[in-house]
Amino acid sequence: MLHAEYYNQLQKQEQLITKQNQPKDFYNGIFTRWQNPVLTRGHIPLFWRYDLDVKTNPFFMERLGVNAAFNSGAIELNGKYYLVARIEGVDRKSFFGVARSDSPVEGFRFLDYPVRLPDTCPEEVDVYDMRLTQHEDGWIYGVFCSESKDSASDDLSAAVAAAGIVRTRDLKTWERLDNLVTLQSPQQRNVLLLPNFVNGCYAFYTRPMDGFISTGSGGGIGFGLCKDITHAVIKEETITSARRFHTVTEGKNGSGAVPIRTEKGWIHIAHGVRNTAAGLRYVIYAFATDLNEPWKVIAEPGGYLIAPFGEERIGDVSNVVFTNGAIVRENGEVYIYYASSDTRMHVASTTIDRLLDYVFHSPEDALRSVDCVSQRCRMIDHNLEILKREEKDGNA
Ligand code: M1P
Repeated sequence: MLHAEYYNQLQKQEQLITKQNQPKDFYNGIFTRWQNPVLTRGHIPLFWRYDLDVKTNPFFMERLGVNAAFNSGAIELNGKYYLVARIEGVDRKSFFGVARSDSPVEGFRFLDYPVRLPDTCPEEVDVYDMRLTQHEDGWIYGVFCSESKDSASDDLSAAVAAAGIVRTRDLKTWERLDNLVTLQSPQQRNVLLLPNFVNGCYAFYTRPMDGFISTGSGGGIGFGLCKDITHAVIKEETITSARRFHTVTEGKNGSGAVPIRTEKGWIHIAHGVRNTAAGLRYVIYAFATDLNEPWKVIAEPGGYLIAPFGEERIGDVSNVVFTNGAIVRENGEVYIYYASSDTRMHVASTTIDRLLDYVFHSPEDALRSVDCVSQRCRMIDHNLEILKREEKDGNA
């Protein structure tokens, strides 16, 4: 017989996991927000957190607590939807857990065990934020942040971030490859692999950084090629979406979901950061790169696509939305999985057609207030003409 509280907690968890999701009352024509988070710490199996043995855990006490489930890679495989979440224990260490559902917007359940990464990197202390790429070479790659202590610094919190690489075919067995080496950049976070070869090479989006928190001289999202994925070395990084003064990317930016291939170009859903009196504010923005030269930005709407909204604004690291996964269905539906405030996972849905329209037809950032006003006045002029005409035709 198990502890009575186990059945109580299990029932609550079932209610949480099976709760039907509905679109939120939020409109911008670009995407739909969904009401319920798709993953929270409440979704973590009880048997990952509690010792179920009444002899050794008579009070049914959480022995290995979980603080949050957020920043998830995403993939559709054999008709199922998978999120590979960053799960953060109460001990601050993150690890990966694979959650599966028949639906892209609800019902995600974790598989029985967290991901057991091969321990090939003795200095690695923490791992997080996996991007999943279904590559044309047949493998599913996971690229994630591998964090170690910076032993060259006297500062106890100084860390070094590198890009770890694993590959799998079933999301159950993972082969660890060498960490990515970028000769121009001492640190890397937010690295992802493009699904297609470029000039016969594996193509990575990188995020050159001088330090662990600040990107320093890193000018934005980088791009680089390597021949051998098992010992990946990028000799040269080219900046794609650049950081700019007084825009959503001023502080830093980084790749998000694996870019979506469309007939007009690769659509990127990334994150941009700016500093405020209340701390860093993370938003999600979008841009497109050329299909054949995917380092060349060909469209970049001004401002953000998704910003922290309502209760999303509050959490462990408040005022943050962050994505590292999206799923595109054959029918053109797109599900963008994003975390809020480093605490839980949400979903926003849209379509390829809407994303293309947004990315290619929304105005660029005009970069100066006076030019932003002109940009807006041009639209107002046009709109007022339309409204006048409609009024004249008796339609207004
Ligand atoms: O806390 C917000 C995010 O901070 C980091 O992102 P970046 O490298 O762009 O600063 C990441 O650690 C991410 O996990 C986290 O959500």
